[in-house]
Parts: sequence; C-alpha cells; structure tokens
Amino acid sequence: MAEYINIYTQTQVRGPAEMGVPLTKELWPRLGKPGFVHLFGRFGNAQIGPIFLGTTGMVSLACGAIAIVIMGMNMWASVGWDPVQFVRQLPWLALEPPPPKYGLQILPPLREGGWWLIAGFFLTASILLWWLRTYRRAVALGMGTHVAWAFAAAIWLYLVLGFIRPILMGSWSEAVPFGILPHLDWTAAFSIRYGNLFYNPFHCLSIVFLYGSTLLFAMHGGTILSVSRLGGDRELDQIYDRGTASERAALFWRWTMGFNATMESIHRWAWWFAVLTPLTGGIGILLSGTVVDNWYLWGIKHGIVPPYPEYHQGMSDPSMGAGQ
Ligand code: 07D
Ligand code: 07D
Repeated sequence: MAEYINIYTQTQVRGPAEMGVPLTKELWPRLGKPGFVHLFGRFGNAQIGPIFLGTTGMVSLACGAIAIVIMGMNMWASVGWDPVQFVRQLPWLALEPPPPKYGLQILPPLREGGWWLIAGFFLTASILLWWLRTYRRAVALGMGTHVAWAFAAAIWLYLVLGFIRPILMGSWSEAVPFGILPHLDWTAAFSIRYGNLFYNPFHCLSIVFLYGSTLLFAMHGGTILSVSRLGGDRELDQIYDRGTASERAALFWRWTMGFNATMESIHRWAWWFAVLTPLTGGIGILLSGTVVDNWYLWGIKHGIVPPYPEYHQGMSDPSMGAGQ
C-alpha cells in the first residue's frame, strides 16, 4: 500500500527531485529549485517545481495581469476609489462593454466601454498565449496535443460569447461584462431576451455533456480508486496483463450494466464529453439572435413546446405578435 499515493494514503515518497528530460533548444531555463510540500502530497505529487514559463508563459502572465489590473482599477474607480467599498462590493462590481450606440467602434470613450475593449484584448491575448504554451509544452515532451485541443473547445465558447457573436450582431454591447455577479445577470438576461434558453437544443446538448462529464468522472474516478489497493492506478501495466485490477474493474461494470469501457476508451469518453460541452454550447450561443430570435417560439414551431389547451378564450400573448 505504502508505495501508492492518493488522497487516502498517509505515506509519501521522498527521493531526489525529478527534473524531467533535458531542454534542448529553449531560450529559457526551468525556474525554481524543486521542493516538497506534505499537504500537496496528499492531493497529488508532493514535488513542487521546477516550472517552465518560457516566452509564451511570461507574455501570457503579463497580458493576464494587465487585464486584471484594468478590470480592478475600473471597479475601484466605480466606488470612488474607496478601498473598503471596493472589497465589500467586489462581487457586484462590473466593467461593462460599450453601450449599443457605439456598435463595433474600435475605441469608444474609455469610460464608456473603451476600457472593456482594452481589458478584453489583453485577456484574450493572455488566454491564446496560454493555449500556445500548452500546445508547445506537449510537443516538447513528445506528447499528443489533446489537452490543448480540449482547452481550445473552452476558448471557442469564450470567443463566441465575447467576440464572434458580438461581431455578427454588429455591437460590442452584446458581449459579457467583466464581474462576478454582473456576468450572471448577463447570463440570465440573455436567456430571457432570446425566449428562454431551455428551448435551445444546443443548450440541451451542452447540459447533457456537462452532466455526462460529472457522471463519467465519478464512474472512472470511483472505479480506479476502488481497485487501487490491487494496483489499479498503474494503468499501463494493467492494460496488457490478465487478472489485473483493471480486469476486475471492467468485470464490475460488465456485471452491473452489461458493458464496460476499456482503459483507453474511458479517457476518450471523458475527453469528448468535456470538449462537447463548450463546443455545442458555443453553437447554441452563436445561433441566438443571429438565426433564431426567440427559442420559445422556435420550440412551438418545431413541436418542442406542448400545445396547451385554450382555457382563456380571447386572451392574446403579446410575445406571439398581434392577432394570435
Ligand atoms: C474550478 C477552475 C478554476 C477557475 C476559477 C475561475 C476568474 C475571474 C475576474 C473578478 C470551473 C477563476 C475566475 C479569474 C475573476 C474578475 C474580474 C473552473 C474551475 C475558480 N465565467 N458562471 C463562475 C468565468 C461565463 C456562470 C465562477 C470566466 C458565461 C454561472 C467564476 C468566464 C456564462 C456561474 C466564473 C465565464 C457563465 C458562473 C466559478 C469566461 C455561461 C456560477 C467558475 C472567461 C457559461 C459561478 C459567481 C468555475 C459563480 C460562475 C468565471 C463565463 C455562467 C467567477 C473566467 C458568460 C451560472 N464563473 N460564465 O468554478 O459562482 O469554473 O459565479 O468566459 O454560478 Mg462564469
Ligand atoms: C465559460 C468557457 C470559457 C472559459 C475559458 C476559461 C480564465 C481564468 C484563472 C486558472 C463554462 C478562461 C479562464 C480567464 C483562469 C485561473 C485561476 C465554460 C466556459 C476559456 N444552464 N446558459 C450553459 C445549465 C440556464 C445560459 C453551459 C444548467 C437558464 C447562457 C451549460 C441549467 C439561463 C449560457 C449550462 C441552466 C441560462 C448558458 C455552459 C439549469 C439563465 C451560455 C457550459 C439546470 C437563467 C452557455 C449554450 C460551460 C452555453 C450556458 C448549464 C439554465 C443561460 C451546459 C445545468 C435557462 C446565456 N448553461 N442557463 O462549459 O454554452 O461553461 O449555452 O437550470 O453561454 Mg445555462
């Protein structure tokens, strides 16, 4: 038991720090002298560092910091530079996109969305550079680029929300504000504006994959933990050998539901469910206001909304237009 480390294991291995493969053509070295933290060892690897930041990492962090400072300063200004009110009201403070009258103007007045555009530019640069870093680090290690492509799926939804859809709608005012609760208000208002997002089939799909991701995560995590006392967490050896913990785990599912994923396929299931959540979601958002103006009426047209019996003859629903 002692040789395996997971959240339930008390014992932790301490050896010389693992430095990884040597860097060949990189401009920057890996930074920091590796150390060990017991608490981290309870959750994952106790070794912290070294970290490779590189050019993309450094520029990404700098852009991210600029974006956060611009958001923070604007929010602070909005409470008259009072530090106490800034901290107290932080969850409700916002940096709003330009109002509709500015359309897609590149730089409206700073106080009227100009700062939002600048912060958005730096945040997007930061996220895209971080993506490049995940891609390049994977290539440098001779790995596949699956993590980068999964991250790209999330970035797709982010870009649809704040960039692609506003451009198609012809106005930055369509985009999401920066702010903890304000971005939730935006989300609720969006749903109401487009006639209830529950009738958007891509929102449904996104929810299927979101819920499906939690189910798959629980099934896979639970299965592996339940056989870790038999070595189930040593996935690779287990794929090839007979009579292993993996085989037991597979049998468990075949006996309980008649079908089992394999050690490889479960990770493909998990990857696709996670990726399809923002991918389908982004399609749903992109269609709202561009192709479909009211998902409830769309639902009536396509038989998703059940036809209610007319109890109140002569009443008209304003959202259905005159005469209906
Ligand atoms: C656990 C990984 C760690 C990441 C964390 C988030 C920031 C922002 C910036 C104060 C799972 C770090 C957050 C750096 C700070 C300022 C200016 C990931 C984990 C801990 N949301 N959303 C949150 C973002 C959208 C919605 C929380 C970002 C859409 C709802 C957090 C984006 C819509 C709820 C947050 C984004 C939407 C939240 C926790 C970008 C539709 C909640 C997030 C860039 C998809 C929940 C108060 C979390 C909450 C929540 C961040 C976009 C809906 C602040 C960065 C526009 C309904 N969102 N969100 O744990 O408690 O993610 O809000 O697109 O209920 Mg959101
Ligand atoms: C936001 C991808 C971008 C994030 C990136 C990360 C940083 C920080 C910092 C590490 C999350 C950048 C990170 C900058 C780094 C640190 C520290 C992914 C993001 C690139 N909905 N809804 C979804 C449900 C309702 C609405 C998706 C459920 C209402 C809108 C999801 C319910 C109304 C939008 C989902 C429900 C409404 C969504 C998001 C229930 C509000 C979207 C998937 C049970 C009243 C988004 C098509 C995701 C979407 C979305 C779930 C209800 C509005 C499946 C379960 C009816 C406007 N909703 N929703 O992965 O895609 O997000 O819709 O009621 O835009 Mg919804």
